Amino acid sequence: MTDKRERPALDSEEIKKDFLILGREVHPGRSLVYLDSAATSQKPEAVIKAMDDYYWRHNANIHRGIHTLAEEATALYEGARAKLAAFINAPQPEQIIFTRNTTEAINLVAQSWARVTLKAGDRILLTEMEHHSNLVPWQILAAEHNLELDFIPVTPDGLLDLDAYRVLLKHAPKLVAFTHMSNVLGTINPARTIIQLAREAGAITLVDGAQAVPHMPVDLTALGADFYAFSAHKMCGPTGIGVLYGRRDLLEAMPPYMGGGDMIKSVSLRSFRPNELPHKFEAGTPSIAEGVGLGAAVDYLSALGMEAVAEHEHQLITYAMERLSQIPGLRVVGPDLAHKGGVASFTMEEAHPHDVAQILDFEGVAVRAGHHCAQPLHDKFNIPSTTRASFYLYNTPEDVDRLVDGIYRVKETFG
Ligand code: 7TS
Repeated sequence: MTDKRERPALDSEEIKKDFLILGREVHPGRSLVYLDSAATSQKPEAVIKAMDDYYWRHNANIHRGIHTLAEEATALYEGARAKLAAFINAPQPEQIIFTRNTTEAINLVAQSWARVTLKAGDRILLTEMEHHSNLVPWQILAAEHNLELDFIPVTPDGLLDLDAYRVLLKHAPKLVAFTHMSNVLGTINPARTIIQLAREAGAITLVDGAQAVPHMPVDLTALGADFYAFSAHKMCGPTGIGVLYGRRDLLEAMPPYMGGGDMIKSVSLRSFRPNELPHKFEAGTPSIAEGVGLGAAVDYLSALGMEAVAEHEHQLITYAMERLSQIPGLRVVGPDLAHKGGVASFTMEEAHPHDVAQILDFEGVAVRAGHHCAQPLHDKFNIPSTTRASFYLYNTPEDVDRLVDGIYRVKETFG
């Protein structure tokens, strides 16, 4: 048998050179090992250059001017939308709504589709592994409109309990909203099955793809989700821009989320006619440079190939789990490797997660500690917090070794 580590899916040593920040020292003699990509990824030179170039050469407001710069800026921004549609295999670019981030995309569905569609007593089915972004918008709406929230339980090994899901579907939820991949457990949920079952039960589906689109091929036509949300900043793109994909007939029927410029066709003193998709949902001057940067990020990821990115992260998490499992007193939460993306959240007997993260930082290793905006999930596992190492296309097996060395330093300090 060939050892997979002999045939890396990506040349991450080469890739690292595209990310200037990964070459810096964070403490004297301590070069940076960045293992916090689940929070936000680093940005390659091509993305930063595309945004620079936009400001240096093309900056103008879009969709309104007839001068050359305005036309160029509009073409760049709308070009990014078309690239994204192709990247996630959305049937039409108009189904790509630019938002600020995943959080805003989910709030848009809650405040537009759900607010006018759901009635008192209607049920929304979520899961116990959601990020607060896919919990709190529904809690706010449920309190205002007397909706009921149900939750697909998480099993002790970090998977969604699909038998319990089938039972919960018998209560006829109007919406099933779930994360494609957990930002804490790394669990890659069987999105296609969950969506199919929801559809058979007559429910609309919303998928939080914040941790999926950056890390694996996502085909929205094959998946069949009604709504799908993600953020640019976790997929090599800039902060300040995210995406809501929606089924066209649903988006057409939904009222605008925010009112203002660009989202209207015509306005009189007492009324307005909303604009066509996607502009109906993009009130005000959008994040134009960020859209251009996101387009460049899509080009960057497409050139590497998302299959290769996913395979690379699988190789890294496989190696990381092998090394971490040999450390006494360390426990990684989440499922086995067959269901896990590149995220390892762990507890240590000797030390609190914040102390672990602090000592790792002294060693140059950037990880996150806390509840990672998934407090109910930590409550379920009866742990207040974890230390999380998350991997991306620029990480190498040597980065895993630096993490493990750092953890042994923690043990020396607290042991
Ligand atoms: N959903 C999931 C699954 C996430 O991991 C995150 C961010 C969000 C939604 C929200 O994304 P935003 O771009 O709107 O903020 N997750 C994390 C994290 O794990 N650490 O920092 C942010």
